[in-house]
Amino acid sequence: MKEKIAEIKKVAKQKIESITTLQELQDLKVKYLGKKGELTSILKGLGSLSAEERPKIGSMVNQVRDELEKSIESAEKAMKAKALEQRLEKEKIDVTMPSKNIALGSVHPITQVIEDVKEIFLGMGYSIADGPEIERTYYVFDQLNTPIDHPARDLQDTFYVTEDVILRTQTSSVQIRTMENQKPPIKIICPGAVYRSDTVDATHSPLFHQIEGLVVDKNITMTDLKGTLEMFVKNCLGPNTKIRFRPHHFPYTEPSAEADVSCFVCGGKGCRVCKNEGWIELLGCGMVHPKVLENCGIDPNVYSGFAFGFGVERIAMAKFGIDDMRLLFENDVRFLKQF
Ligand code: 2NL
Repeated sequence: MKEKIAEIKKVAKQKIESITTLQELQDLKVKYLGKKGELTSILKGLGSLSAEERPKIGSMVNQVRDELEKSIESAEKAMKAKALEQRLEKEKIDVTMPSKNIALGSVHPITQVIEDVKEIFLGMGYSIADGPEIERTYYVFDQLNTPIDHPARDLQDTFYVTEDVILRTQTSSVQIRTMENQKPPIKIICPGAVYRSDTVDATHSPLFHQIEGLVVDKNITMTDLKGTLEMFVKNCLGPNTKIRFRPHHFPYTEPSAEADVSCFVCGGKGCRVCKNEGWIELLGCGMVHPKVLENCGIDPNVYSGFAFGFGVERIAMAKFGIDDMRLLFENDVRFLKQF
């Protein structure tokens, strides 16, 4: 019996040493130490031995069991360590390797113009304001002194949601909301999307972007308006840019004007961008109509203000030499990555 146990131990030890996988080791554990294992069956048969031999064999089996258990455990540890080492080696990364190309997008020309304009006006002490694109006619028309029979309110020109809710046609509604909620001095610009019922062509889109500006304080005059806009166009379009004002009419300003800038492509000589005019029509402006101030609870005998507004697409097209507005909305990366 002793020889048999010694033999089991010898064979088991040899096997443990030659084993290469954790699964094989697991099988071996079951074979020798499991419930139906070779050593267990000897223990089960102890009853048939003599009273003298029984404890000796018993303790010998237990000793071998312990020894094999320890060997298997240390073999398992060694194997796991080796596997980890191999995995670390295999999965090693070289952090100095050049990275794969990451496709970076570019800032859309409309966004570029809006960001430029914001930066210029922030520099002059203005704040940025925004408001809803689905807006009440009260804020877009009534408060802006635009009467019920004014063509701007025509069903053909404006997207109506209900009789008194529309997609805003200009961002002036944001300025009305600001004047209703804030006491002068007010210095804001309002960039944002606006909507007109226009058919798409090279120079029209039912959605476009507008930036409007508003200043209300004591003693604001037309001189402030002209000086501010002159500073703005020189900053935005180049230091040699000239600006001229032509009389115009808006219901919400009095007096009103349109402003042209000298062509920033040819400098005024005449080219394709300015259609040989030397000037490019840029914006509308004027002194805030006293009735508009009054509508918003601001006393026109104490305060005055100026306002202006322009289309972002028009500036982006002139600035980047884009001849078809549709290109700005198609989002073709071959076009967009040029800017
Ligand atoms: C344009 C240019 C303009 C304004 C917008 C404005 C806003 C308030 C009061 C008075 Cl709250 N005016 N905005 C003024 C002049 C021109 O936009 O061509 N619009 C059709």
